[in-house]
Amino acid sequence: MTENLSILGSTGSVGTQALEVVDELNIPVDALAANSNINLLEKQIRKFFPSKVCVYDEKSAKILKDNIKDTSTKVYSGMDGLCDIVSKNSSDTVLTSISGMIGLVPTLEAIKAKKNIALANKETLVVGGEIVTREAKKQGVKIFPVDSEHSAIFQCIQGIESPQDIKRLILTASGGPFFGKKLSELKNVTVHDALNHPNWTMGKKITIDSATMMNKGLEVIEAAWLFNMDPQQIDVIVHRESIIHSMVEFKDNAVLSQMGIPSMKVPIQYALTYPERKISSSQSLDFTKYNKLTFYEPDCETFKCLKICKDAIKIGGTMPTAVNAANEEAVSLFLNGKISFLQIQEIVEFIFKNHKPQKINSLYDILNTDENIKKLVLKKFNSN
Ligand code: MN3
Repeated sequence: MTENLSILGSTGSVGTQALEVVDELNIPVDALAANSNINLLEKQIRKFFPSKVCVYDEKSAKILKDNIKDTSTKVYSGMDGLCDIVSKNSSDTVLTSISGMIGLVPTLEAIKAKKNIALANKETLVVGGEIVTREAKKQGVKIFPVDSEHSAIFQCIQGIESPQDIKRLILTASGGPFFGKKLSELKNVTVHDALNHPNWTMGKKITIDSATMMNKGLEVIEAAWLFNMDPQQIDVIVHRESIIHSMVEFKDNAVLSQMGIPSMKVPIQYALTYPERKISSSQSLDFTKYNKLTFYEPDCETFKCLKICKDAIKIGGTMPTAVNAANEEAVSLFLNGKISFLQIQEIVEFIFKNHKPQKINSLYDILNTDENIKKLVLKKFNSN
């Protein structure tokens, strides 16, 4: 059970829900970090009294410093500030809920400072799985999944004595707003259409990733690292209702699932209270309201990113980093109206086909690949 928490990304979707959980469970907060939403961060400071905060954007950090002069909270900024506040805090657990691979370096810093990680930033494991899991082992810290699918699997495998008993993991996918659509129907979809997720309210990046199904691809890679599984043993099934959050099949063909109304509060809370369970303000599941649950094979012909991610983790090295970088840049171009929806997966596929993967020897190899791929995507696709 977490006794003191720090949150990276406290003004985002997971961050704000985590603070609700923290409030309900009376867990003290020592450090918070946000990108630039200083109005919300100020409210959080005045409610939770963290000793330090970091605002990634330097300009906003200066404004906030001035606005909270009357408090004892210290304001840091930039990547250095992020690393400072994750290593020098009195928390036993750091919740990493910043979006994108930018979460990698501060997560590693937190692990080196012997903090347990409540991981909501999947890109950290996608690009740095090898380094992050090795460092966590070395420092003797735990990584608790916050991603709902991974939390479900984590809950299903509690008490399993032998990892060999697990036959496969079955990640459920909602299918996103474009489930059942074919390529020709996706040509003209707008940012607004893509942001309209049927079951979950989330940040923009992950909502677009859900629409392209890249999110599920990233989650396969995340699951492979978190549960030390061969990617061949990780299957994806589309489950439109998002009631089953994922499943584990054992070698005797018994399947365990974790279910509930879609709410991030449950996985966030379990990551913080593990191995205990606490009463939650989330909604109870009324089975009679769901007279059927549906399951479909994912359409990998239309949504190419899922298969690309599966292939990328099999290839390994810098390939997952390259594919992730291509996607991060492509999603940002799409959100800014520079490219079409289908171009996101075309860019991811282009990088997958052209990147020459290298072995990862250090953090530098990851950061370098990320930077080069993003530059390449910008140069090649930002024209139209
Ligand atoms: Mn998820």
